[in-house]
Amino acid sequence: MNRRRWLTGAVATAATTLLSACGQAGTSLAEQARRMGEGLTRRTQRLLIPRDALAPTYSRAEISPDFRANGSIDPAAADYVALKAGGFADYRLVIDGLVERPLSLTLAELRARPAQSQITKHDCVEGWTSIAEWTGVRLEILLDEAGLKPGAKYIVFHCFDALDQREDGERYYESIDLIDARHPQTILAYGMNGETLPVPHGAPLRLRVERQIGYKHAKYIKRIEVVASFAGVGGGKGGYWEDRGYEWFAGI
Ligand SMILES: Nc1nc2c(c(=O)[nH]1)N[C@H]1C(S)=C(S)[C@@H](COP(=O)(O)O)O[C@H]1N2
Ligand SMILES: [Mo]
Repeated sequence: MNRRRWLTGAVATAATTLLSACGQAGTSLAEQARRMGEGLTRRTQRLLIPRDALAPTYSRAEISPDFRANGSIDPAAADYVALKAGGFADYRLVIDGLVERPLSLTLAELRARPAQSQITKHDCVEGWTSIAEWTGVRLEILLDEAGLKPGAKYIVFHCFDALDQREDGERYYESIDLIDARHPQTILAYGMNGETLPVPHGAPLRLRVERQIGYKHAKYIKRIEVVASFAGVGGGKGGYWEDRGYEWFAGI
């Protein structure tokens, strides 16, 4: 087999494992293969870009008028529904695990910390992109407040939503390493396009990790856990979609 045929075959095989990417069914195998091809280009590209480089930013005029909401858009879990009913007044972001000082912060407390805004492009593995302005607090600020213990290696984001909307369904989660966690554009966003973060986009708090692809950007964050290894979390692959075949490192 020549290299091109081998590549096409490999891409098609990989694509079949990715049917219903990001929870959207019905995409043709050819389309899935095309996207996997894009993924190969991206992987080559990212080998050449330093991890701490900034993601491109855009002007207000470039903000997408209709930023798509994807994956969970209105979690049905009872704890989330109760918090939402109260306007998230009782919401607490918990940061625990391998930290010296576990934190439990209200939204007001998060807003009282230095705020950062950035206009960036979101890039979903399904092949669409949208631009928005995100406002929040740098993750690094909170990690430094909590104080990482020796051995801390990954940051795990536990979310409120289960994609099947069942109370006992597996809840979304994601994880990143300390390079992405400390990246200057990595924020916990509570604002989008100058407004309070809307429910479809992850209210009350979501991750923006701008050098990574869409599924890494955990929405509906309930708890942040600092770990030495994510082998014992969920299915052990570091994220809801990673447990279903996606790559853990999805740098762009
Ligand atoms: N908690 C949670 N986070 C999530 C998802 C999800 O279903 N649940 N979907 C992911 C995917 S695949 C994408 S592309 C983005 C979509 O973010 P958006 O709804 O703001 O477009 O959120 C990511 N984070
Ligand atoms: Mo996505």
